[in-house]
Amino acid sequence: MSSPNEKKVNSVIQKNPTALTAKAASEHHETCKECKSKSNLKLEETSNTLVADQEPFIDAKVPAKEDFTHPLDDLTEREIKISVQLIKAELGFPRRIGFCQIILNEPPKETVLDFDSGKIKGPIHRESFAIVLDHISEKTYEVMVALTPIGYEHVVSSVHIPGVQPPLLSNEYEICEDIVKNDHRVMEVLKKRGIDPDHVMVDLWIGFFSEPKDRIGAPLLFYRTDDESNGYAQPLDGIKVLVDLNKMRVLSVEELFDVPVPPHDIHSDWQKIKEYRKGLKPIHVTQPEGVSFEVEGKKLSWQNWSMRIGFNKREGLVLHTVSYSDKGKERPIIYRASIAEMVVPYGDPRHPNYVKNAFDAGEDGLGTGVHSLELGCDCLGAICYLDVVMSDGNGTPYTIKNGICIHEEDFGSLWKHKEWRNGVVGVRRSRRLVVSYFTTIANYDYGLFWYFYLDGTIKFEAKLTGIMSVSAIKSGEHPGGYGVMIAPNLYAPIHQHFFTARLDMMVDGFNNAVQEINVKQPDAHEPNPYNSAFYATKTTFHTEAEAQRPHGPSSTRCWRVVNTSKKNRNGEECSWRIVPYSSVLPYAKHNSAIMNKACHLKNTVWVTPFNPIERYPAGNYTVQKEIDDGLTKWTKANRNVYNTNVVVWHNFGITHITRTEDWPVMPMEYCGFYLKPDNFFDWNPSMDVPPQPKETGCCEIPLKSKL
Ligand SMILES: [Cu+2]
Repeated sequence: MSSPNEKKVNSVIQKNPTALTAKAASEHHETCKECKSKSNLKLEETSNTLVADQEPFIDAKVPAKEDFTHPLDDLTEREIKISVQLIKAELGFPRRIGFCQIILNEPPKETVLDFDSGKIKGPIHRESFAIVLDHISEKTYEVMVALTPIGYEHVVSSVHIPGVQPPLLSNEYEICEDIVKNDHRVMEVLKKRGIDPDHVMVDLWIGFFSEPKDRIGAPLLFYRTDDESNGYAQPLDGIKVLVDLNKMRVLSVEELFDVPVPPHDIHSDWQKIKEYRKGLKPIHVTQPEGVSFEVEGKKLSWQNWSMRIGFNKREGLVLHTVSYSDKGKERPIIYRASIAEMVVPYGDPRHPNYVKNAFDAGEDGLGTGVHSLELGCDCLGAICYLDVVMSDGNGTPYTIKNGICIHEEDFGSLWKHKEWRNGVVGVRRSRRLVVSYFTTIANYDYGLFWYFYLDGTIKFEAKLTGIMSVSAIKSGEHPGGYGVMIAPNLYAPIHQHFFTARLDMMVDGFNNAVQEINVKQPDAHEPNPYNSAFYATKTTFHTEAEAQRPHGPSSTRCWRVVNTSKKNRNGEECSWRIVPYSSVLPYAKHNSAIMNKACHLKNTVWVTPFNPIERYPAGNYTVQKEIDDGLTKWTKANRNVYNTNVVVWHNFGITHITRTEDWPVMPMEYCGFYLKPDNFFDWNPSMDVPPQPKETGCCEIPLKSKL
């Protein structure tokens, strides 16, 4: 991807190669005849099976009702519509094009910070960034559209990106199913196995079957007894189908082995379970005086914390300008935080498991399947929801109501001490602010939660649930260590889930360094009079090569992002500590196909100097990816990472050794990491939390008398 903010254009079509400031843009558009003529473009009919029906042309001169209020506000539906219309009309693309992504081209940090500090008060220059797939020429384009001033929107640049495949289009799932179910070779295999094609469901997967010049899908087939049965429980295994998604045809069908369809199992049909356990009394969470947080536009404030909330198709939830007000002084911590990739490699070498290896962010988009959350079911208590604006494969915008949930949770005790000499007890309740969303990616579901605590702790937690991707097995056989039997003729293969957090840090400013902490015993030449000594070592990274580090649970390894010019009252350098609690490394060998694609998983932590075009750890295009890209490529330059604007990339996840109890719908499994203030404050910042009033509606339950 050539940008977010990059204006260097290797342009096929290049209209405005120069980045414009808001003022300059305004002046330019006022006088530019070309811009004025564009504002009245009449669009040609471009719809066909892949392109949405012609939308009525939006009179761009009509002021937007849903105008943005901040440079980082996500695109509005109106801005997406205008972008799509301009791209379709102006670039002369053929009839079959798909919009893989249309997001805000985030403005430079300086613009955002100047806006926040009040230095910029005038109009904000807005741009959208789209990834467009031309199915006919099989080319991928990155297109930038200027959205301001309103009425003078126009395409700024369009760049052909050779040798890549863009992320999946949401409608390619349906197209793939149609193609597969209309292929006579697939039908023959189904007929041979006695499968009624009307009961077959198809999930599109991407593997590594060809060079990036082809857009190849490797769909998996399932049998579904009826609309409420669990289709994932009846995989039609042993059938290898390859589909060309651009040419819309099945390339090949191979029956690798014949394995019976697992029998329909009532215990797998989670939708049909209607007999519920008894005895669960209601728990009501009430906040009679209202909530303690404020949401103004997309700005969220709570108990000294403040941040901006964003959302996009690839990364899902994005947090910007996270800061903490310390004794009235606003202290920045993170400029931008997101989950930039999610990869699931499978350990089972049997087809199709060895090729599954999903890139849930780079292929599907973590935000694509965002849920519309419901009060009481998803979220308990006093909830503030934010809607999410998305766009489909045709570029048609839509709004997911209640996509992001914001609320407070009681979290037990914050701190406590009993002065045993006089009996005085000090205790404070902990609570946390939760910013979260849920997303579905085919069979799996993920909750992605950011937590903020009163003591300055930040926690990210991924909650893994949904339906495991499982395989059929013949009667009398067992997958051994590669899986566990979960139902008759059905096993769940072992796999791993890897998340990558991209943390663009800003600890008391942009000049930061990163250190690694390891706890060790003294060396032989060091004093250790009682053989009991241990201490923490601190290693400062100066280059990208030094900062490629695996996890180290045996030395309590953690990392800290330091502002070397800021010290607390005790003379300690102010920093923010990254504390892993579920780090895993991949078991796949480094020369495997999956590790060729997911080479960013070779380390637990990477540090790079900030570069706006370095957004995704495995590279911008992961579909059919075969080249060295992303972190492994960028860090070959071995750039300086000391006292500069650093980005920390942290890989974490779980090795999912599957269990019977994970079936049919998996109870939440958790993984994540903490960010904790590390000498950032002068003392425990939560000492000023007031005691909880006694009259909180709590009551004591009398014990039952003895029988
Ligand atoms: Cu799993």
